Amino acid sequence: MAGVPDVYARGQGGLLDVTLHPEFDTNRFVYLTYSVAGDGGSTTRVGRGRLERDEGRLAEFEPIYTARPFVESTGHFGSRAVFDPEGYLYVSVGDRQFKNFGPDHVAQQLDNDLGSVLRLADDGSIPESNPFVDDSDASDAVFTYGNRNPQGLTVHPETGAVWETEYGERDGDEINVLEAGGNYGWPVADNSCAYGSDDAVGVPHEERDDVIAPVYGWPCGSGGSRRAAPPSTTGTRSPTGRATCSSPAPRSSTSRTSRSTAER
Ligand SMILES: [Ca+2]
Repeated sequence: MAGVPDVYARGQGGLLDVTLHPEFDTNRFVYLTYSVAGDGGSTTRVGRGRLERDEGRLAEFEPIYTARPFVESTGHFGSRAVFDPEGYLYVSVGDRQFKNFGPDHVAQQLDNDLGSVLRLADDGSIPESNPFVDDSDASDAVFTYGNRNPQGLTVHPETGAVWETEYGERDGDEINVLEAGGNYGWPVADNSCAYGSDDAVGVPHEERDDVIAPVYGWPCGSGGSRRAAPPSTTGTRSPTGRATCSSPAPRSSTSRTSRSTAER
């Protein structure tokens, strides 16, 4: 299709997501998230154009928001884009594989867009109601932070809440319900182990009262979301409301062994 932007197709990067404006039937706006190269490395960008179907092109395509900063990495770009029922656009951005697992990690710092879910108006501007617009040290686009590599976003059909999925390091995959300004823990509170080890990346979410625990997670040792059975068949909910999961039985098939251990 003509009119689609050039993308940084390297590693986990490339053309990442496509979504339609809630009023697409009348305005024909198509949104793309994609990775781009630039000064300092690469990052995740969202842009929009108008679909001219008969001509087979996206017309007037323009970037509307670029996650900052550009960094030297080819991984963890995110990205998904969804509109909520109020017409706000959510865009997920990964942590770009920074490995300094402490409070200085980009996902725990609010002065950047990495390791976050961003919330934008449909033209890419910042909604006045965003949680950190009054914090001069924070990126105004950030809606949630402490997200490792969020590659899933969807809107609950009844509640309108935005649900997010993110990959952990070794296991530690999560399903989260997003709340404005929420810190989802990565990497200071987390249920992953570091790749190639049994060493926890962070403390359990429950040990900190300033982070939001996943509604469902696959803790270290569970085999992660790719190997586990669906949550509905293994999940249990504790009296505190936190969902937990039991370790799934090992698969007899080895067909996914190589992928389940790949970094993602
Ligand atoms: Ca988390």
